[in-house]
Amino acid sequence: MEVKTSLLDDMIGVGDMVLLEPLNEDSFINNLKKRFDHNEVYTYIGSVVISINPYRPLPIYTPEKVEEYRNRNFYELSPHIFALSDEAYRSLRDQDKDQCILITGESGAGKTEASKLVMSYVAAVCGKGAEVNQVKEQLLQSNPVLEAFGNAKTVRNDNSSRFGKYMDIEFDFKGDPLGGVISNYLLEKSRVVKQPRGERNFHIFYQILSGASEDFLCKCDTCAFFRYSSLMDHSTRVLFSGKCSIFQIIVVIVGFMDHETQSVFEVVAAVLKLGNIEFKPESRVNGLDESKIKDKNGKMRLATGRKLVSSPAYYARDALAKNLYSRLFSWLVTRINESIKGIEWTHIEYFNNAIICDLIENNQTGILAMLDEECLRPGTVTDDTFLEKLNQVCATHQHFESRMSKCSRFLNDTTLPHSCFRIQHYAGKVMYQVEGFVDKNNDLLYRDLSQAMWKASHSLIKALFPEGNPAKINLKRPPTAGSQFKASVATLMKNLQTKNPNYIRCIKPNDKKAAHIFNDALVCHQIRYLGLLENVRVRRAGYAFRQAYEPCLERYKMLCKQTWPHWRGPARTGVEVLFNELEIPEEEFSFGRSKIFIRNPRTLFKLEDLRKQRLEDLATLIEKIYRGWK
Ligand code: AD9
Ligand code: MG
Repeated sequence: MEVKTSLLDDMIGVGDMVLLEPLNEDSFINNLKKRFDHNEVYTYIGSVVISINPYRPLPIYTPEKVEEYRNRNFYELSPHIFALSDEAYRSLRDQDKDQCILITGESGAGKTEASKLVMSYVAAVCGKGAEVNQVKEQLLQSNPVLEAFGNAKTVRNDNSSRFGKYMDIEFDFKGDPLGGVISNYLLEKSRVVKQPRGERNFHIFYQILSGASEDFLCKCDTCAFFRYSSLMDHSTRVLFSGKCSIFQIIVVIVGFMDHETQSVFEVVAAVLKLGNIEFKPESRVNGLDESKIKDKNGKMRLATGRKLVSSPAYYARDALAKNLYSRLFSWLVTRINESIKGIEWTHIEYFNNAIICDLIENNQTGILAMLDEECLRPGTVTDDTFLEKLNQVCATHQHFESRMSKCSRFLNDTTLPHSCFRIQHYAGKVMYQVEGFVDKNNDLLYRDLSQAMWKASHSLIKALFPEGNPAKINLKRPPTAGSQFKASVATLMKNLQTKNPNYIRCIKPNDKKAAHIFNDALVCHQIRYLGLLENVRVRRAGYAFRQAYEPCLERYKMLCKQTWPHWRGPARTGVEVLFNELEIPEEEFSFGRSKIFIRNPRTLFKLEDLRKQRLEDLATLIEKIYRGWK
């Protein structure tokens, strides 16, 4: 392949890392930096899009840009997230191939913004009409609702998503959206009751306090100080004042009635108030009779299984607040799904045997299974007994590191505290502090509390705790947080395996959330753990484009007399005949078992151009014949 470096490339860097010469870590970073300095925040590695967070609004997402990228070949224009969106959308619409877009990167790198840009692009180019527009609007507007309840300010990102999100959008044969379904994964509910220093609770708490009407605040009896969101300072008020449109969005988009919206906000207010409970005999929360949940010593009465035990009241109070909030969140997602769903969703089989997944997920010896086992074991169970167990079972695993087991290779590693274990993930090593593991996995809400919630006079609160109904008492233990997460990730993986993947790799240029700063060391770290250099090497050595023989022949058979209109032999032979007739150089393609591999995108463009030309010729011919008839 001939590589031309133009003056422009020298100035602003090359748009596709596959064309970068020489290729090494320094040149890779330097290329990204040059482009970043020239407001080029997107760069390709073949069909993968690298996105660097500019931390400032750039004028590159306008309707004019949408038009520019619409229906163009991927490599035709300068790299852009719209090019990837267009490619994915058109493959879906024209070739009927399901697509998924995988967005990775660390906190604050721009994943959420990227997902919104993809969605807004697709919304702009797909069908119009009242019904379609309503679906689009609902899909787009689910974002602010979910962000209000699921995002929070952290030290790394002012709008950090504290839950995992996967959104499926279904299109009809014309490419119009029919509806969607959102899956949410493991909301960080501990944030409801405690936030790390310098961080905040979920946005909605502040939005309610600063945006709700006086009337509502009076009704909910909200006071100025809340232990759960103590960072409600002056700056927060300014930040959120005027942003109460969340109230309207919920009503208009999610289709809530006024009283339902009121109910939702009452639950949020109830959570806030729970945090202030100090267990004086006369205090009551929203129809919740406190005498039912505390004993005479001011401790919560808690029923676990058949035993009645006592635990400090604050623990039970916090467990209740976390449960109340996370159930409200899941309920909201369900309601949003009801409003955006057109069709039933099916999930398909998958497998994943990576060694690291085995260490975590194996049903007998995996870390999650052992955590579950520890949580179920009778007797004194602590985080330390869990760690001991891990040390016995995992000590010899090549990706597990701990100092405690006798045969440990890490006995003298002082960077690894005794209360921690380390896992060598693909992206790098991560140290896990076991404190709180057992507790968080159990995530127990004691039965008395569920029952008290079920008895509440507030109908939404009652609906959020169906297991509190004494008629439906179930002595089976609820699934642990770990097993719930494992199950939901398995379902997601099954789903993704059925789709054609598109990748966006987000990179954070600095730790200051600031524009114009490009920190080489920080970027280098991310490039390493995202494996981007390897990605370029694989692309260069290998073949950029692959397609099964049947659809390939179907698409291009019109370019060859022998294959048009019907090819009677095996598809693979048909493609051989086709490529031979078109005189495509042998080094440009390779025949796989079931797929053809094409090395250079330009070969693909050539095929596409020929096809387009042929279609136009055919159209002209048909028109001539038609005129002749007339
Ligand atoms: V987290 O893992 O949820 O904590 P994300 O989702 O990767 O993280 P997010 O998309 O929220 O990061 O981006 C962080 C901030 O960077 C945004 O709030 C914007 O202020 C800023 N950002 C990100 N992408 C862009 C962009 N394309 N243009 C302008 C951007 N600003
Ligand atoms: Mg995010």
